[in-house]
Amino acid sequence: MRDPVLALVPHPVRCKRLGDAVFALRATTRLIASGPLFPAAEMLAVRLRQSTGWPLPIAARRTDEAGESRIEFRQAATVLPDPEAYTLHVAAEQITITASTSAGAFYGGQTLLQLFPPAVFGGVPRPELAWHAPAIEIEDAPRFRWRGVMLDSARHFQPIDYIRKFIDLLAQHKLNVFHWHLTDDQGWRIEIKKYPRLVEVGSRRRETTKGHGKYRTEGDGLPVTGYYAQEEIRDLVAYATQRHVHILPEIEMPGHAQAAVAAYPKLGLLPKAREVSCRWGIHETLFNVKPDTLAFLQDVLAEVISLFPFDYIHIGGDEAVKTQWRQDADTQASLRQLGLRDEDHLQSWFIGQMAEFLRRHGRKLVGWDEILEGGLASGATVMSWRGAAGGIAAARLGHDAIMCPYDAVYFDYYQGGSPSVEPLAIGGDLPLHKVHAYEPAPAELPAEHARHILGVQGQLWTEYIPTTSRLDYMAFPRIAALAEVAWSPRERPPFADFVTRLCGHLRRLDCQDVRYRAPLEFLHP
Ligand code: TNX
Repeated sequence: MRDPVLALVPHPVRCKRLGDAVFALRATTRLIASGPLFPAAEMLAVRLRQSTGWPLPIAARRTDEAGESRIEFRQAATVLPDPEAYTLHVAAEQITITASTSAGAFYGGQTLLQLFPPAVFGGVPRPELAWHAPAIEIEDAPRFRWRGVMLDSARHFQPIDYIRKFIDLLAQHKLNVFHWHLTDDQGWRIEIKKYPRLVEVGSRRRETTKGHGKYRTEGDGLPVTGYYAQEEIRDLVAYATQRHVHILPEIEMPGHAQAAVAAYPKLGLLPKAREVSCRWGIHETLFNVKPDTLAFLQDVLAEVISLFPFDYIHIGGDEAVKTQWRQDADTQASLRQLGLRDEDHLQSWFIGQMAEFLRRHGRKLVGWDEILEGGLASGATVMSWRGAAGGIAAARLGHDAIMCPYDAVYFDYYQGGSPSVEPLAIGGDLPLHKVHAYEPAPAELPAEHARHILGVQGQLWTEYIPTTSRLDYMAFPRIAALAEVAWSPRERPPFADFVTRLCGHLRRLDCQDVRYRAPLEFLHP
């Protein structure tokens, strides 16, 4: 087996061992950093202190004493071509991380952590270990600027501490967008001060389907509740920002609206609203298109904007079956009044209203690829989930797109062996090698359009992921493969090389109690 100290995941752009020398971290080692690079030094120091118990102070300047053991962050003399780029140089007495921005310095620090023993992720002092990093020279920069994972906290709720840990794990994998799916038919999970019933009513469902919803309709009788208070969200955003992770909140409309309509029936189309759903699958409940409903949703978005500083806000837009709009006389009257051809165009008009609202507040709209139907709102970014076609169409129209296709990056799908020996999942078949082999840049797009493909994102829908340990199992190590697709150059090392590095990488996850699925079929073929 290859030297486990070189288990770098994702693989960097260039990496060269410099003989057999090592840097030995000592109780007297100091970090050197100042200005914009200081926070990255602090993030690194916190982990090193936790795992060694040593003081490891940060000073603004080096002393030039002979034999001083130091980790120095240096501002790049010329601005590096990519703002997230860094170089990392490890020699016997000194480690140097060079970057133009705090993000680059942070990623240099993440790579350095992977050169130390995996216990560096353990969070408990192990001063007896040999805290060595091999002498090495690394040059690195991301391939894509959008490197995301979506987590569905609506179908099942995860405690905020878990979300924090999850964000930390994303940052370790050099992923930088946490897409947070906060509302759906089965639950509304974000506190909105102006409309308290959204969580009072919308965050509770009576029960959940037992087994797979496709074959059974019996409920388990166990209530599911939980929501994120605005205070918690503010803290989480600060935590993510320190780790260079942007949080993209998603508020679903006009479909996947049943929990919201259960809380405020006047937002819907039926005389008597349905309860927060206890079943999976596509629902007919939509928001109506009345001015009061649009104003309600914009009030919600205003609070969301005040909580999340990211440039983008996601408004869903997927799987809105139009039955209720078609059958409702008021909706049909609005459709005619607006001079629209059909319900698809009405959805497009609806999304356009939200895009305009977000634009006025300095934000950009993101939606699932159904927002292409009936015409794409100006400036909208598309998440292409039903294959690559939506992303390709958006890019050709001069819109940005993120590749999220279900056949390559849906981590709620089965991941190996036979479904009969795996824990219950929604379906599909997405083994690790398929994630690793995914190529997000569509071959058919010429460069002028290809630049609109911002990146790639994995999805964790949680209908069949009721616990956080199951979430770990579905997410890892597929997230490690995604990281390699999103960060490493197109000509990345082959899958067999990834698997070898993964052996060392899994020890890091062990140190953090991540309950991943051991990819035994690849480790011991
Ligand atoms: C489709 S992907 C959905 C979700 C489901 C998921 C299950 C998308 C935009 N919508 O509502 O949870 O499939 O894989």
